[in-house]
Amino acid sequence: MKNTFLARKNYLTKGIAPSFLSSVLVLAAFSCKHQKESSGDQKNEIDSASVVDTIGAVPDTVYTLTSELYTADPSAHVFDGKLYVYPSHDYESGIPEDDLGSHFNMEDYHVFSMDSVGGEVTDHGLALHIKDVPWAGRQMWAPDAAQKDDEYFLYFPVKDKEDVFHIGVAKSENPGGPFKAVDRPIEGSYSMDPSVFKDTDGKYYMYFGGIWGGQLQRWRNNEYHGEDTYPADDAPALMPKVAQMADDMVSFAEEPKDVIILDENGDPITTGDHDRRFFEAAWVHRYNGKYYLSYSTGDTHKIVYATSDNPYGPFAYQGVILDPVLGWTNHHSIVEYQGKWWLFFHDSSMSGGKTHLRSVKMTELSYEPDGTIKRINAMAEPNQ
Ligand code: FUB
Repeated sequence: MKNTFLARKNYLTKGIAPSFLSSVLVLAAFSCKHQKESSGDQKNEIDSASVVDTIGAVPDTVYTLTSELYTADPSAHVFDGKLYVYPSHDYESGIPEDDLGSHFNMEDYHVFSMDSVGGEVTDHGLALHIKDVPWAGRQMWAPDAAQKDDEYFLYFPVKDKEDVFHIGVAKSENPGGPFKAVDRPIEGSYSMDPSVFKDTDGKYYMYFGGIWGGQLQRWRNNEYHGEDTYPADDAPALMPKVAQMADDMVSFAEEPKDVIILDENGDPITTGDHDRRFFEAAWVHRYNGKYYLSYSTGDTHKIVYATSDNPYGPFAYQGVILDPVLGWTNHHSIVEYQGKWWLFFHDSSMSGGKTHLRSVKMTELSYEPDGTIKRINAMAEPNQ
């Protein structure tokens, strides 16, 4: 099926972040520290010192993927030497906002690609529409994709006709689609935000899950109980799930398992630790032989990460990758392309701050020599 966006070309919009804003933020923090010091309040002095420490660096350059559509939740991959982006396709459906994300009422996906960062971006047109997914009810949320041999797989969360999220698959011979949906969800899949990681040994793993609107709190031990129940604040938080993909790439090879995220004492991150506990948007990449699990903290609006020597974890919490952006949600992916690492994310700048109308951006991500990721603050991005 063709549509008007087929093979439409855009250019990545490049923005140079105003360095004065980072200076203002740092200066504000320093001036705050000075005032507290003169009051002799030691606790406040420590708090304000940590303010300086908690502001990421403003990137030199941020690219916007497209201004033709609202896009969000970018999953980026390199397939056949090109950089492909699989985002959600936001639009104004008029559904009122609520805590379960009903206003994210998306119905289809478009795929984008580019040959170089800063070059032309191709919108490959309609990749999949909800009406072509026989089991789907509503809300096509954050997708991902994988390549195996000559086939491409689009993984997408959507609610079924009983309003329960599961993860679907659609196939294509072309990474840009269009994709044809398999007629049932992945057996044993639930909740949302799938991301598929291909390890160096050729095994594929799907990470998934998200609380609140993502419904992870309605499941325990892979069974649906349908109630919104969370562990106590001092108990281990709900964790993302992982399952190895079967050879056919449309089913799991095993029952999903918890991906445990540990704090500095080796204890699981707890429900009450809103700054660090898993909310949604799990993504795994490998750097210098280590596995990096990154995810959104949701109501504290950060992208944080944890590392492990094993794709199943446990993962040890490390720190923040991306500070809050304009808009409620924060969702990202990380990919290496043409010798550099890139962070894809979204914000609501193009819509003037509307939570459900977002646009995908990308900026360079870098590591310290010890493997820690340099923290980014893209709030100062100029297209706001
Ligand atoms: O786009 C809908 C939902 O918002 C995604 O699935 C979440 O990750 C959040 O970005």
